[in-house]
Amino acid sequence: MILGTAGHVDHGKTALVKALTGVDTDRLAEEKRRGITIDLGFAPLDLGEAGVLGVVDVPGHEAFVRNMLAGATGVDLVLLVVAADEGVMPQTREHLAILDLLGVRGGVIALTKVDLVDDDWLALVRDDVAALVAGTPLQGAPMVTTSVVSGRGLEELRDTLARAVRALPARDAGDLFRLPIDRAFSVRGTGTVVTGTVWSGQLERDAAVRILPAGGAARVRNIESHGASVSAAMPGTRAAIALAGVGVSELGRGSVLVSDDAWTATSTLLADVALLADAPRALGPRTTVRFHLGTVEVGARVVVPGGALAPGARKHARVVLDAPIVARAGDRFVLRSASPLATIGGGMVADPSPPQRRPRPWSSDAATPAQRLAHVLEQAGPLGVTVASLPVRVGAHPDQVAQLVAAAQDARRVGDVLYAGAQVASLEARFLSAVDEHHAAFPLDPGAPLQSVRTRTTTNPGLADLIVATLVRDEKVDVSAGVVMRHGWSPTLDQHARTTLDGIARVLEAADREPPSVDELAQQFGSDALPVLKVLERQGRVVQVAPDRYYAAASLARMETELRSAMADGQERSPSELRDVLGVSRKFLIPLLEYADRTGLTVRRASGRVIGSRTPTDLRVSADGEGIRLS
Ligand SMILES: Nc1nc2c(ncn2[C@@H]2O[C@H](COP(=O)(O)OP(=O)(O)OP(=O)(O)O)[C@@H](O)[C@H]2O)c(=O)[nH]1
Ligand SMILES: [Mg+2]
Repeated sequence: MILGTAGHVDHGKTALVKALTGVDTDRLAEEKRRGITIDLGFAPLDLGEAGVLGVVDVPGHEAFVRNMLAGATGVDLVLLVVAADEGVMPQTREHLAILDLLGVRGGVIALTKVDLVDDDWLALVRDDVAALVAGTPLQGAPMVTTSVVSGRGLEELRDTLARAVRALPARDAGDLFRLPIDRAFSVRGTGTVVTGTVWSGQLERDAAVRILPAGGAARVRNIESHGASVSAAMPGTRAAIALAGVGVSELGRGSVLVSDDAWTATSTLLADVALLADAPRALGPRTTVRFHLGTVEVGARVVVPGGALAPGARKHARVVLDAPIVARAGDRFVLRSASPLATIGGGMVADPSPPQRRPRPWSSDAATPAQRLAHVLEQAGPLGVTVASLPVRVGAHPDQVAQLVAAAQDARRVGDVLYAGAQVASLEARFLSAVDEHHAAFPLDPGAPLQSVRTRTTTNPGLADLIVATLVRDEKVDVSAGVVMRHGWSPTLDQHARTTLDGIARVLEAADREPPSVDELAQQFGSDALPVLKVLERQGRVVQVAPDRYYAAASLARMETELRSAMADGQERSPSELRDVLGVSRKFLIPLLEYADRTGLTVRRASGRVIGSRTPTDLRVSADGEGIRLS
């Protein structure tokens, strides 16, 4: 667990940490000389059975609030320090506002320097502080009076902290590992070392890690916690991690150490943003503010629908960052203005990496992972979102994501990609209307080419597969031989087509063994001739023998019978003998013989043909009387 200090400059934070831990966290020469804390200090606080707390001591001076922010983020518990002689001061208020914005869940209040005041004064300060924290996460927090000079209250403070620690929920080691770096330096003999608070997950020695936003890769060489070598960095602890494969110049405060691929750097995020009621002015879309998340600080603009964000207001916004950072849904951040230098607001990340095209802020709640999942799916549109990215996108433990995905009624999954149900439904509608359009435009066609309907619907093959499979299952369409048709569709023949169909059928039947070619039929019957031939073919009434020639099925069957009886002796027959059998001219004979070879009726030998092994064609009039089917 991590304990962070907070409070106005000179109120005794560092002295109290030293009295509790024995460690003087003011290590810089300038800190010693000026007697104030400038940068973060770290010390372990052994609370016996309650475990070892990692203490982060922050500066109180108004010039170093940015350092305080880097330390206050990711703490489990806060120790708010108010000097009894001075009482509530500006950075007491500002730090408290920051803790509130960061969502710190609880803490303990220390009234320090009680050796300098009398009891009446102390009672007044106590009331002031109680009034100050009302309505904040520290409302009702235990208040302990201390003095590092007399030693008063120090044991009580330890006990109070131990009780507060026991009340905290443990952080989950199974979550994705993330450590916002607060220091990076080089140690002779060890190489590059980074330190920070493990926000979530755990990291083992020898693990492969990435440093974001730069993206460099490294290997964990060694891990220390509170000065001792450990096999794994655990969530909610301070860790010093020695890295192989990366130089100290590539790192620094604001970089983030991660191990899972789901983490990405982002320059735009969607968020819930609140402006403090005492912010000096409304926040317009072109105003650059300082954005603090984890240990990073970047310039940012906050774009809310309908103009500016007024003091005291909370809205869904798009946050455009000057430089990429690492963020997870649910992360808290703080906004500060450059002039006047002040904390003006903050918020919570709703979507850390919305789609590239200008994402629109959400209009409804984004407080829970389930709500965020619904929004993320909606934003993703036809591209969908990978399930692997969701622990970061919606800010949930991977196990919880698996449950959310399984429970998401209105989502459809293809492999690792998840789509909004409504999105898939609208693509299904698009698919069906493409099929309908084809049927309307080509009423004699059996259906539309499946591939072209697929590509008209979506360029995503996995999604197209899902849509086809669903529509077939739901008996909306049928697919056969690369053609898709509405379920139960049969080509519709209008009066003209029906007349053409009857005419062509009659002509082919009458022409018997020497039927006209397709071109000749088109000259006689018009452009419907070919589609009508296709309909007749599907009905089994005609058979395509050559590319440009169809035969009446009955004629073909008669010829087959004649060939079989003429060739029953198994002897080879020359083409001219077969011509005499069939009684057709040479022009018709060759395509007919090729057709017979192709279908296995005959087999070609060196100087002639023999009858093949194919079973005789069974000719039957179909039940509906529509025509003759070959079966
Ligand atoms: N009399 C008295 N003096 C104290 C006590 N605690 C701290 N001081 C003194 O107050 C001064 C400031 O103490 P620090 O601990 O450095 O204060 P701080 O809150 O860490 O200050 P910053 O980190 O700069 O914000 C020092 O001179 C301390 O010796 C106390 O309990 N009694
Ligand atoms: Mg200090």
